[in-house]
Amino acid sequence: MILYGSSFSPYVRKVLAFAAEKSIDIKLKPLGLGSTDPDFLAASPFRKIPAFSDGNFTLSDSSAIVTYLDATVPEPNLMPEEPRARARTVWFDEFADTILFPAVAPIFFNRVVQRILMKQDGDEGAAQAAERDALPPVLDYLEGVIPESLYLVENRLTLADIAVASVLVNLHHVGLLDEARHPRVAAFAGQMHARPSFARSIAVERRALAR
Ligand SMILES: N[C@@H](CCC(=O)N[C@@H](CS)C(=O)NCC(=O)O)C(=O)O
Repeated sequence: MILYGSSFSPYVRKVLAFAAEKSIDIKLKPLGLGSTDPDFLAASPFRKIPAFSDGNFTLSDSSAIVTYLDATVPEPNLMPEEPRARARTVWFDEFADTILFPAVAPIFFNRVVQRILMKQDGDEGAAQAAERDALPPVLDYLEGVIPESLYLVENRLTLADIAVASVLVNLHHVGLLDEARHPRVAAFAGQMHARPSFARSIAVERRALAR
């Protein structure tokens, strides 16, 4: 199995962590946005990362890919069977992809991707606007729904935790996980990011950012 992309993308990191939790051997073929790698283009019709292949089967979209991985390797179960728990898991995956990610992306893109990785001027105004306006209500929501167990669904690890924690890595990279303002979010992120499934890619990313 091959995953095309960069672990700096929360969507790619989500798939890598999900695969690692299931001990699925998936090779990362590192590439960035705008890649013209023919295998990547064949697997990702809209040129988004991640893309995926398993032999001649290709797929893009992190949620589609983890659904395939979950069906292929059912244990340990990361997508609950009980109807409400399953639906809540899908909700948190969707929340991470379409609400949390857009709030974090302008900050991460301008301060890390542009400034540190591409050595260009980032749009600091856009980063500050997202930090001030878009991010706080989203983190306030998360602060209110993380249970004492620090697992979002069924008090055990599921895709919900992996998807949300994956976006929070980008917030961690920009130093915006504020323990005083959002203690539950910070504790949740700390617990999740310490798991080997995240710790490995975070360490690789930290080294790349320190270069
Ligand atoms: N829903 C997709 C989103 C993938 C996505 O938007 N990836 C970004 C990188 S973080 C991308 O490829 N952007 C390039 C583009 O939209 O053209 C998923 O879950 O994989």
